Formats: sequence, structure tokens, C-alpha cells
Amino acid sequence: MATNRTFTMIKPDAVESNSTGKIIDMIIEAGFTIKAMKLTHLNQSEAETFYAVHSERPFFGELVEYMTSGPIVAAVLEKDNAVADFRKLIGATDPAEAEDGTIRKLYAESKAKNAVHGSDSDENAEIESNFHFSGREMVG
Ligand code: IDP
Ligand code: MG
Repeated sequence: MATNRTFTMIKPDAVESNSTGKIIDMIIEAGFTIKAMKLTHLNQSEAETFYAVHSERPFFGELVEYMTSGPIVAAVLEKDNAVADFRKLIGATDPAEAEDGTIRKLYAESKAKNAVHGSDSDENAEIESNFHFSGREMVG
């Protein structure tokens, strides 16, 4: 995958609070193009696999329970400098520390239930996109 792509999920708290449309609008307004998108619901083993890098962290069980608690929207996004620019758009992990105007500041409930995921590197963007989408499901 080109290094101008990132992967996101609108997490269960944000889907549940009907923030999906407003978040997608912010993503498009920030200049990202949607290359793939779907509404899906992770099961236990999918969430454990996706977040395997955090398996030794004390909040892993809570994270898996949260991410399987309801539907999510998964998407692949394209823009120059996509990974870094998207992390800037979503803000800090803890909404209390996120800058004004960021998605997490506006829509996240807490550090755990923080509305959106954004890949932290080009390598992980590719791994995470391929976890959720086949090549056939990605446009262009
Ligand atoms: P990030 O999503 O900003 O990259 P990470 O440190 O990679 O943050 O953590 C992954 C996810 O795990 C967070 O988005 C959040 O949902 C959850 N998480 C992170 N830290 C905590 C915590 O201290 N308590 C509960 N959940 C947490
Ligand atoms: Mg992370």
C-alpha cells in the first residue's frame, strides 16, 4: 500500500451516540478520500487479534470488551501524509488531553471509549487495512 493511506475505526461509543455522520464529515472536510468503508461488528477473537500489540497492557480485557460491545465503522483513508495528519485530526488518546477541534475532543467519552482509531505508522496502516478489507474492497 502507498504511504499516503491510513486506517480508521469509528468505535462502538461513537456509532452508538449517532456521531458516525459527523465524524465522517470531519474526515472528508480535512481532505481525506475514503478508499474503503464498512459497518461491521468485531467478535472476541478479531478484537484480540487486532489489538494483539496491547495484550500485555492492564486495560487489554477492557479494550476487547469495549471494541466488541457494538458495531464499528472501519475505513481506509487516503491523503498526503495520511498517518500523521489523521492522528492530528483525532487528537490525544485521552479526550481530556486532546486539542480543541479534534474528533476525540468533540466526540470521545473517555480515554478508553475514545470514539476513533487511527493507525500509528504506515506499516500498521497497511496491516490494519488488510485485516479488515480485501484488495477487492479497496478502491483504486
Ligand atoms: P491510540 O488509540 O491513541 O493509538 P493506544 O495507546 O494505542 O492509543 O491504545 C489503544 C486503545 O486502547 C485506545 O485508543 C483506547 O481505546 C484504549 N486505551 C488506551 N489506554 C487506555 C487506558 O489507560 N485505559 C483504558 N483503555 C485504554
Ligand atoms: Mg495506538
